[in-house]
Amino acid sequence: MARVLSGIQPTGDLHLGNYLGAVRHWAQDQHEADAYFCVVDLHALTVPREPGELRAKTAETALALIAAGLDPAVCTLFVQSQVPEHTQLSWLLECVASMGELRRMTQFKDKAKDSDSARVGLFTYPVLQAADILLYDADRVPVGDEQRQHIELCRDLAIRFNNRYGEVFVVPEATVPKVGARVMDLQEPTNKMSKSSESPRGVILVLDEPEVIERKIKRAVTDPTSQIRFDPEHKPGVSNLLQILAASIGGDPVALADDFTDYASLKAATSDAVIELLRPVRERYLELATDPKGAEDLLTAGAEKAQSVAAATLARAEDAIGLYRPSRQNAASQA
Ligand code: AQP
Repeated sequence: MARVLSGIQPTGDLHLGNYLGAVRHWAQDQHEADAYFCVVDLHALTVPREPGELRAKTAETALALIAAGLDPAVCTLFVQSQVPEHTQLSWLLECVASMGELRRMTQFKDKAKDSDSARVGLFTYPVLQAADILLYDADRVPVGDEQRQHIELCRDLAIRFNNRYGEVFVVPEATVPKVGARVMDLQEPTNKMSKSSESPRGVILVLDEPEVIERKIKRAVTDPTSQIRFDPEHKPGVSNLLQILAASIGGDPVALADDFTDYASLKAATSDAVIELLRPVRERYLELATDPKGAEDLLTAGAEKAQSVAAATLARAEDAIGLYRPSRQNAASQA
């Protein structure tokens, strides 16, 4: 059975982009693969965070994932920092990664903005992400479009390590959905919808109430010509609405454009579709939130299961790279 791994940062509230680009597919993947999903709290430390808020958002994100369909009885759901092997393997991989390849990462360039005060963790973040993936021998990594470059780096590191030290890692592939892989901000449709957006009106949260979703979509930026066609370069706002509608109902954004003659009807159809898509997630979240202890126990069990896999991979990497582990190495030579 193929192994799948992906993660999400607890840097804010789950939004429609996270859901359409990633989480919804994870809920399907768990039934078709041996699936591991984690809340990557260590990645959230690359920019300053208030400790209480980080802890709370980690728990809320896990709860939102369960509400969105991840079933801890079917997949392995855990919090990254509860499995210390992630940071241990990350160091080994940092020692095969180069400054040049990390400097080329567009997310680092966008977020660091050449500032000397950018944290070192922001620079090495993609290496920790590679460790997250390689620890679980993942064949596939289901992600949104902007993560492609990081998965490419992960592949490069795995191949380089294997070439230098022997076959230790499975080389994974990114799987990116055809529609909904880059949901854009409703107010600034040339930017991707993001948890840390400065325009909350441009971001639809998975837990937004129906009236809020309707209002945000009604006020979404379009353009002065009322022509409806899927053309992300020249009509980013309208194309984004068509993409959201298509991803929500399982259609094709180019074909859907022919169904509408004005922006008002496109917006009404999009908001109806998104409200119906997210309604069950919101209802389930409100139910789950009444018993946060339940989720805590599920995450502890998830971390234990994840660690048993992660520890075996880390041991393979440590042995291959030449770290001193006499008890393990003696046992292996006697076997
Ligand atoms: N706008 C998006 N459209 C489609 N997919 C998206 N993803 C994120 N934004 C979009 C996908 O969601 C998964 C988890 O995201 P993440 O939290 O690890 O990634 P992120 O890029 O850091 O998300 P944000 O919301 O943009 O957070 P901030 O603002 O903190 O940087 C990933 O598979 C991602 O591709």
